[in-house]
Amino acid sequence: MLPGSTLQLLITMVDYNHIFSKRAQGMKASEIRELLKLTQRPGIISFAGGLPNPDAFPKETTLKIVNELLNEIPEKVLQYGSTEGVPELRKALAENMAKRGMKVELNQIMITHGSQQALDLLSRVLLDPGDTIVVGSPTYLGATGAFRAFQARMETVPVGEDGMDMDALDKKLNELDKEGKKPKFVYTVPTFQNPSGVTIPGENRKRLLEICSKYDVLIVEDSPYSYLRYEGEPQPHLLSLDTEDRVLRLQTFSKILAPGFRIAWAVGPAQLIDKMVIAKQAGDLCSNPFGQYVAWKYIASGALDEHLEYIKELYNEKRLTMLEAMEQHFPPEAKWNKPMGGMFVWVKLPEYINTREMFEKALQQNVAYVVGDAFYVENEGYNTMRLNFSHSSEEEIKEGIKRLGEVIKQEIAEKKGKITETIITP
Ligand code: PMP
Ligand code: G9A
Repeated sequence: MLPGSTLQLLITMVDYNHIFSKRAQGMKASEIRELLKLTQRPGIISFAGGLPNPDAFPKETTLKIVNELLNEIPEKVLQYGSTEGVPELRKALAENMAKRGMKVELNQIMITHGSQQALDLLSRVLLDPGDTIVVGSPTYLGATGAFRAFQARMETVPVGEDGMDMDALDKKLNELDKEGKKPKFVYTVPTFQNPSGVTIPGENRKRLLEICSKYDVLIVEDSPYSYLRYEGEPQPHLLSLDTEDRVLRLQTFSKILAPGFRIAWAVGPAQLIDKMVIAKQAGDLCSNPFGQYVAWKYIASGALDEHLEYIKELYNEKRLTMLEAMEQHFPPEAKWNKPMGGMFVWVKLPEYINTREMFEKALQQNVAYVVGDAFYVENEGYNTMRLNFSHSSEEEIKEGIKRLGEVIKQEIAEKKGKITETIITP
């Protein structure tokens, strides 16, 4: 009989690194998802996740709707649903979108388990390993995570004050064309972008469609924030400008109702939607009918429109509170934009500051943000960070920004000191 410790030595553990698929080897954990665990620690003021405000969840209305559904149509809400999504919701969505200038047929709409699933499904049906796609720099990291999982080669185009730079996009597609590389799609969050909060103006939207038409490239319009506008004129949705079946638009109830339902919708060319439905059959059969019927009732009863008005007011207040607190507590070296909608403010610090290095110090002060470089495909953005203003209370925003301002000031003083030291001491 061998003693326990000797027995342990003889056992060889399985080395999964040799077993994982090439696809899995390229996967990377999402910084936002990892941060979510950390920022759930009590006492932390988190400007990290793009989460709705918990006080804004419409509990009473949801309770009423759930009661009605269980009394009226339990046989539907508790049953499996079709993969495309429950017909009542798809019809209500088509009608609702028509009011917003987007004319869509029922066979162009499918329900997904959050827009994140749509990002996975479209990758599944469009991408072979090594296929080229074009994304903004910076861009939503959940999307690049999904594309990376399908071994896409991501080409980047700068995103500035007016969103994706159209001259740069034209140039990029031209270069790729000359190299004989045809991108499968351009991925964009055109309205109140995640992470930078910027919006593509109307003229540039038309140009985006023209450019993509010239090079025959699809467009993925990921738009979770377009209904959350606090100032300025609405810009036309890319889907409503599309005359060539080139745009796939993603929308979600996560930011306008509650992410807990995990209900979103993808709208676009029927051929593409059909294929994504088949991919979804293999993935999860259908999105949860219960949540879909709740979402349907929200639209049909008019409660969603009411709720939207309410959260727009709430988030606008929070946005203004954050911007005012930043004016008060951030040093002049910090620069940021004033987003007209959505959930995020994007901050740029001097080049000698690394927000990833600074993150630990912020955590020690119980305040968190998302490190900006996570939103870049290439090694860029080390001096940037994303701040969410929708989740925290106004008091937390004021206190958190004050703490963060101190952390930034200290970091600048320390790093500036080091630079001066190296200059003085050769
Ligand atoms: N796209 C963008 C741009 C997002 O910001 C998010 C959520 N942060 C998603 C997709 C995914 O949202 P969900 O899966 O909750 O619908
Ligand atoms: O919790 C998530 O992953 C959704 C939020 C996304 C974001 O912070 O951009």
